[in-house]
Amino acid sequence: MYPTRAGERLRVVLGHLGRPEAGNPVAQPTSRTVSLPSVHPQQFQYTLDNDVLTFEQRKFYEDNGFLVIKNLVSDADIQRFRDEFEKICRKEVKPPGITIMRDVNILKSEFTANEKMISKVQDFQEDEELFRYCTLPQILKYVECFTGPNIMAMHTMLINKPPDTGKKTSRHPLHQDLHYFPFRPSNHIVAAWTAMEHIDRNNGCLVVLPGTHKSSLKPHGYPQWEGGVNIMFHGIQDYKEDSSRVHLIMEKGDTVFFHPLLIHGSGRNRTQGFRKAISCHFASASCHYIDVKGTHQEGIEKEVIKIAQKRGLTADDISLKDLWKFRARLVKGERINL
Ligand SMILES: O=C(O)CCC(=O)C(=O)O
Repeated sequence: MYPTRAGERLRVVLGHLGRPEAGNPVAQPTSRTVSLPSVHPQQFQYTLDNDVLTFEQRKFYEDNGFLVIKNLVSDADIQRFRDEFEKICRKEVKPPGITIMRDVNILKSEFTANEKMISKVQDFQEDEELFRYCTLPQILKYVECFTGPNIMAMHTMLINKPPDTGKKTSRHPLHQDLHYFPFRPSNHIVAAWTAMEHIDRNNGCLVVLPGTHKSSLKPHGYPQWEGGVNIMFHGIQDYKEDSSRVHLIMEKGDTVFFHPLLIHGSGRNRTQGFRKAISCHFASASCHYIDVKGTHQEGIEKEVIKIAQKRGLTADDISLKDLWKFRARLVKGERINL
């Protein structure tokens, strides 16, 4: 299902001849004739020229909009993220700017400072321990293939998908992450999402619709679910029900990189465990903010500002862009526009 190292083998075969990459014609040998596998120079649109991805991995992302890299984050790092998450849940640390979310079916009255009550922490850019995830060299090495060398961490999350109560609210509806972002171009934005344990359909793995990163941004809204929907869990209103889906079964430390237009979501957690994943959306520092007024994103701007005001924001002339600018943090190179 995922790219193999065949592209790597190809590169070894062609090692002295130059890399068989986009627009790089393969140099011809001068002293002897070798038969080359047929490699056609190709225009790549979603990945940058780089020495990290094999030809096959690059092609896979171009075609599908996602790429899984096995075993990228160590057990030791994942344990550190778990420990910090638990401290945040127990209110032993209170990073500025962090957003703590509960499942819609956990009533306010039940709330105690306990990791079982928290479904997600978001915006952990000021928590140095969790933010280490966004600076791990092995993550940034791949991110750079999509963003280029100047990299901003834009959006951070640790998702603690709770056991479903029977109301199916642990599902995350199918959506495109770009719906939430007032910056472009989309091809220079990428998500990294790392499994913090074995994740499969039983505990609610990610599900992706391959190739949908080639489509446009679709209108989103709250799905009409009987059991309720979590705040900000917008879903796509119209998509082809018969589109092919891939369920990403991942082991602890495996990381999927995906395009912000890729339609994805996650299923119900049918286990009694809390399914954990840590994630960051990165963007090229050369991306620029857009004004979302008059677009499909106008509604999300209003909702996000309303939430920020409820949490104490007093400025009245604020835009979605201002809120993003505030949380964006440079992780590599130079801060340019974002
Ligand atoms: O981790 C999950 O369950 C889905 C996360 C996701 O797609 C999101 O928060 O945008």
